[in-house]
Amino acid sequence: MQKILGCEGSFEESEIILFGAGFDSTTCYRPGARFGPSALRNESYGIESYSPYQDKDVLDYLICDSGDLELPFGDPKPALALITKRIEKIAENKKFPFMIGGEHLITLGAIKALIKFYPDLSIIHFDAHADLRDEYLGRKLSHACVMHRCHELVGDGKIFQFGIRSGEKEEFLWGQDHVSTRRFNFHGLREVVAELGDRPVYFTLDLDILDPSIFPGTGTPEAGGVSFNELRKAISLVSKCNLVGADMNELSPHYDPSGVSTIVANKILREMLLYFLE
Ligand SMILES: [Mn+2]
Repeated sequence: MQKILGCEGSFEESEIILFGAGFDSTTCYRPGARFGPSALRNESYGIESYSPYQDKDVLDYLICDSGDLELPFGDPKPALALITKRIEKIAENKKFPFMIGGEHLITLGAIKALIKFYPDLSIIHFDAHADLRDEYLGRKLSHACVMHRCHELVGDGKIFQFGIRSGEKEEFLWGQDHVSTRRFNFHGLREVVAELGDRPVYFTLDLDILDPSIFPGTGTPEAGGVSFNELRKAISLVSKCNLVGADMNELSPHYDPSGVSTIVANKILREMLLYFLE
């Protein structure tokens, strides 16, 4: 198997353990995020391992790409159970789980695992969408509901959303009492990071926070998004937190015939890994 971004470290010797979770069965608009992990892997040879932003090189670190989970399609429950099991194994070994989606529902599997290790867990959530619906088309397990499901595990005041520019009014109203939602951009992120201090934080990045002009390869694109550099700087701020796990999701490569979305996602991944390894 080709390793993503040349991450050839073994499980034992690496601090960060990458794995793919190519699940997209609850995607409500355009499916295809199941191809995200393989596209990132296949195209990562075209990305420099050196980051001029950080003057660091991925190849100077031991990072393990442990491959993709084989997830059953159609039924989210067994898929989430397999994700939870994988994250538990990584956390038990005191390593950092980094999951690559797949659609956003996969985050629920990660939180189910990590809440056992970190009962005080907070979540920083970058996304175009609030994902706060209680149910969508009668389904509780949908990527449109993932943050509502995560809230049931972490509780009030633990989820910090940024970049949100889409959702139904009820989601925003419900959110006012339960989560912190910053619309459109990253205003207030610095204060949130300071407030979180040493507390354990999970970081979930839905790539559709980016503007579709640079990232059209996603299932539910939303105009009015952030730029690559705004996102990169925000990730650098998030990396100051006591992060205990992360994911990057919703790359759906086939919607971008130019291939640029996959390249953008790989570059974001490189920057994330290097910021986390500070
Ligand atoms: Mn989204």
